[in-house]
Amino acid sequence: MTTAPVVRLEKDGDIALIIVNYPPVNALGPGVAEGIIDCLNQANADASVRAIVLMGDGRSFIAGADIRGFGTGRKRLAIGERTYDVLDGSAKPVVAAIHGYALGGGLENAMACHYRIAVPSAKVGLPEVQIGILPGGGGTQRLPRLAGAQAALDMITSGRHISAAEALKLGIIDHLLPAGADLRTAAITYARGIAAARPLPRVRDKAVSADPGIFDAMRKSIARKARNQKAPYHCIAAVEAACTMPFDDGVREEARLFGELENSDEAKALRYAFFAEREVAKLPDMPVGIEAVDFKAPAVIGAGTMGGGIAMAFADYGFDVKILDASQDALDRGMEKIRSNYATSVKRGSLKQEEMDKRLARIHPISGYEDLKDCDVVVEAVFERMDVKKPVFEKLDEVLGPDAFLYSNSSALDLDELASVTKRPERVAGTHFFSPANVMKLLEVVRPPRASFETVATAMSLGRKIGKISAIAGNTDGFVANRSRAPFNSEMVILLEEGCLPEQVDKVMIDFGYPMGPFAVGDLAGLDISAEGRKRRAAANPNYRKLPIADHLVEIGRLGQKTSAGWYRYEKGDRTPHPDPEVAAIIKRIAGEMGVPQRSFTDQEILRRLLFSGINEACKILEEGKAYRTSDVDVMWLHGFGFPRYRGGLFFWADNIGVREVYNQIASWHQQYGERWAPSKLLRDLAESGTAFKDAKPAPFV
Ligand code: 3H9
Repeated sequence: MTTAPVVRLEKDGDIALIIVNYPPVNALGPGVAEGIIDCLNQANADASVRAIVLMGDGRSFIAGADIRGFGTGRKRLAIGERTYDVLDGSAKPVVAAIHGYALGGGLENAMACHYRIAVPSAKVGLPEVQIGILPGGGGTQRLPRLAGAQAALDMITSGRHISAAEALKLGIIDHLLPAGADLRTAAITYARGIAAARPLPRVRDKAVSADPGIFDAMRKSIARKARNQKAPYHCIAAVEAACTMPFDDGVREEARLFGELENSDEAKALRYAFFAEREVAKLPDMPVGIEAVDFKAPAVIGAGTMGGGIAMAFADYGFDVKILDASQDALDRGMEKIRSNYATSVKRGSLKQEEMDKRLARIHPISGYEDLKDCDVVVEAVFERMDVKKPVFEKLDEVLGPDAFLYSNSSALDLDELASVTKRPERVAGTHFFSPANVMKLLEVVRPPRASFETVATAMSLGRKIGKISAIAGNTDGFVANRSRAPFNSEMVILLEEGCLPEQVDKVMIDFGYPMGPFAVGDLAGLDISAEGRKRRAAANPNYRKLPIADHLVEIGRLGQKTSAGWYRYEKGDRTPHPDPEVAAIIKRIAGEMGVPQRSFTDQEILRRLLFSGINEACKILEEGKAYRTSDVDVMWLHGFGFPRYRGGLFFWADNIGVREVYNQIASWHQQYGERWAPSKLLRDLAESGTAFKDAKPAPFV
């Protein structure tokens, strides 16, 4: 069998086409750069060629350097010999013809060409910062020369993808092809049009300057988001070099800064997160040939906070969605809340009024179950109680067509029990959204034992279609995300009993990289919400570890931000948490009544108490076969709970500490605190065999 070359040269009369063919996205994998250079040399040597087109086969131009090659010591071409350095040295004009994605090294190659054209659906960007590095193929030097220093700073420090239309406006591309144009034909025509143009325009020759103040202003503006990270600051330094140094010196400075980042802890963690987010979509035991069903008519049952958010998520991604509640009154209130959520976005400037109107018009309130009969996918988001959900599922089963899928947004209930009230348990599964459902990226797809693979695959693709990262979980109380997080929620309050204060714990977690501390998050969500969950668990389990301090705050009406008092106190109309001496006194009094000795804690002890508790529980989940991979848990913590991405994820972070050290600490807390710290068997086995978490083999999924 012969394999297709990763780059090939074709000819159409006097135009040569260099075509990259490295599926699925034309990353610059082994041999691609060499192939481009080889084809470029051949085209220049061929007297019948007047101009050259660089393009990609399949779904993209070039998605960037091969991320799998970073940190491996893979040999790269030296500065001066790279595609980025030689394309614009071509004696014959080179046109980059862009479709799909031109990202990172892809856009850098395009900018090293003499001309750039694109189809309207193309996206371009320099997303390197998102994997902890900077554009190292001349991107930090060429983009400011094309788009101006400020626009380049914005794009490079955010890593955002921009549309072809915006790229045209910014001067990044020269020509936007009409919708529906055939790229190859249009590129050949364009290349003929510029074949005789001389001198050849080179981005490197363009002048660039900037008000020196913009760099420090940018450093200031990213300070909060970029804390503990190096890459965003190196990106700024490289753009600054573009504005203060000659081009070739700037390229060398860019390479120097790139070299400092490639093997940094943050780059390793972010690369891991990138691949974990792609791995999570795969079900290793899925039989070949099972496909997700392409649903057309979704509906949501329940117009409360979650139901409304889920309906918005559908509408935001272009789906018409029906929404039903038990009473007209509840439905009206739900629709009003949806309207006011959208209006807030319009007020903040993140949504245009016209777009809000379009989205709202896609959400269709309905008055009864009969209106659902044509729906093929229904997400139930009614009150979190089995006796409330069961009649809803019975009714849905009755009115919906036999092929429709029934998904529950339950965050903890037994979905097999719920499925058993229907005649289609194989078409029932969980789609657990995180609040606010239209914002949070994680969708936990819960697979009860009787759900078919088609049902699960459809739920996974549903998530993807509405902008979520879908991760699969087994049917266990709290599923994977909340169950692995629950011990953290208890431990943070137990720390108070032992002498910590909420503000101290929150500071440790913010310093670690969380956007907010867990106590402040509790105040935002409402302390009554978690109190409900504790009541349910205490009723089900006589050994449940009660949290008297948290319960007491709810009893005295300190419910969080909504009552201007919770773990913190709040000024009217302001969400800033202020440490409250009254809370400190309550903690001291209750701890005294409980007879818990008070002591001080180091930051590391606080951090580990919280995160190791999650690791131990997640190991139990894996050993029970309720999750596929440690990396799936990491994705859930990243996108469900705000775990700092540049630390990779819970298990990635723990692997850096070492599985043995994690186990030893947990075993010692088991001695000290009792059963809640009983180490998982999987954790013990890993520690004894010296196997990293990333290589853990969970039990087969059940
Ligand atoms: C760079 O360019 C550095 C330069 O400055 C030069 C320095 C000297 N490498 O996401 P998908 C795989 S840094 C390797 O599901 P989509 C991906 O793992 C790079 N593999 O598709 C998956 O594999 P599998 C800058 C890559 O349509 C498959 O392709 N560029 C790469 O949802 C499909 O991916 C970036 O950061 C890669 N670069 O989204 C862009 N890209 O099937 C990173 C993808 O085995 N890529 N794969 O799971 C993306 O953002 C998205 O993949 C993209 C397509 C938007 C392109």
